[in-house]
Amino acid sequence: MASSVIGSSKIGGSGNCVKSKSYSPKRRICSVEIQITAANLRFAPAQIAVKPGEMVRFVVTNTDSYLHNFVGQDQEAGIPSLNLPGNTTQTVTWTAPNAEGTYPALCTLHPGMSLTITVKD
Ligand SMILES: [Cu+2]
Repeated sequence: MASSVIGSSKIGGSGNCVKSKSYSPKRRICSVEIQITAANLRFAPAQIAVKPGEMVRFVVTNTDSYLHNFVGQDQEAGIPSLNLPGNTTQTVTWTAPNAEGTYPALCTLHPGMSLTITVKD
């Protein structure tokens, strides 16, 4: 998939942090792409760490043949939900909250299928 550009930051790669000159001069804008695999009723990795305010692009691949989903547990964190039909890859973008904390996400269809997103500077 071609990468898109938001402001002057780059989407893709891992841990791009750029200082925007025209868009938001005083704010460091970071973006990161995180690959997640749903396989055998588990998310891998099960632990993810991002920076406060970071733009995160989740690329979630379901290698199982059946449906999973990806649902954030903390409404305030605003993690978008995804439906993941079998053998598909879905992408969603999320801006991490500015507050440090731990934000669980899970597949509501399969108990124990969860991952933890830690926001920490
Ligand atoms: Cu599932």
